Amino acid sequence: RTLAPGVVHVPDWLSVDVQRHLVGAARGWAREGPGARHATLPGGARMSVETVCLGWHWIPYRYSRTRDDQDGSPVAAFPRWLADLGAAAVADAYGVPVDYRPDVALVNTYRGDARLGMHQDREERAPDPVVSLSLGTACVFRIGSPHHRRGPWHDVELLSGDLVVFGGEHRLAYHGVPRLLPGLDVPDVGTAPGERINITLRVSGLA
Ligand code: MD3
Ligand code: FE
Repeated sequence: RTLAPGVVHVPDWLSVDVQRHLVGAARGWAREGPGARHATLPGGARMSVETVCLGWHWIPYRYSRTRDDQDGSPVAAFPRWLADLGAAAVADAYGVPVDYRPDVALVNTYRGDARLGMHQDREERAPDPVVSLSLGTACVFRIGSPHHRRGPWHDVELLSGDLVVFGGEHRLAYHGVPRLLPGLDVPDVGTAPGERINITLRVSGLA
């Protein structure tokens, strides 16, 4: 289960019922206000992944309280039940009681050829781990080191219901999603054929 120091993969951590609940919640969040969007990188490239944010609005490479690259509306609230799920995730993955209070969720939807290039998550100001919950179509997840974007890395398949906690010395590791694996079986959790939803929970460290 330990992929690297501080990185713990727990396959099939979410029950099918909780997966369905998360997919339903994600559909609701994506319909609120201006909805999910393909973020635009500073160079002008549009991300192929669609993102909706809770708690804080993420724009490459900063957070704000308002949806500054959309209509400027306030970002949706981060629900208490999702923070509790995150605390249970970290405690289970690390096997110790923890005080984990995430205040940001990024909900990424992948369809077709959507992918996520190798990057670090550096916008958070707190050292706490990131919790990743995978729903729907499987993918190849790639993780390297904090020092080298071009590898070496290793690839792991993430399936619906999997939990990964990224902390410790790999909190700043380069990582990405090179491709979906639409050929693998998926439990019926409410995602469309070929669709993957990933929810990451984070501690912003911002006031
Ligand atoms: C490793 N999302 O939203 S989750 C992201 O599946 C992101 O949508 C991917 O990378 C996805 O930024 C991967 C796993 C993940 C998230 C944060 C990490 C892995 C990480 C932070 C540090 C190291
Ligand atoms: Fe990331």
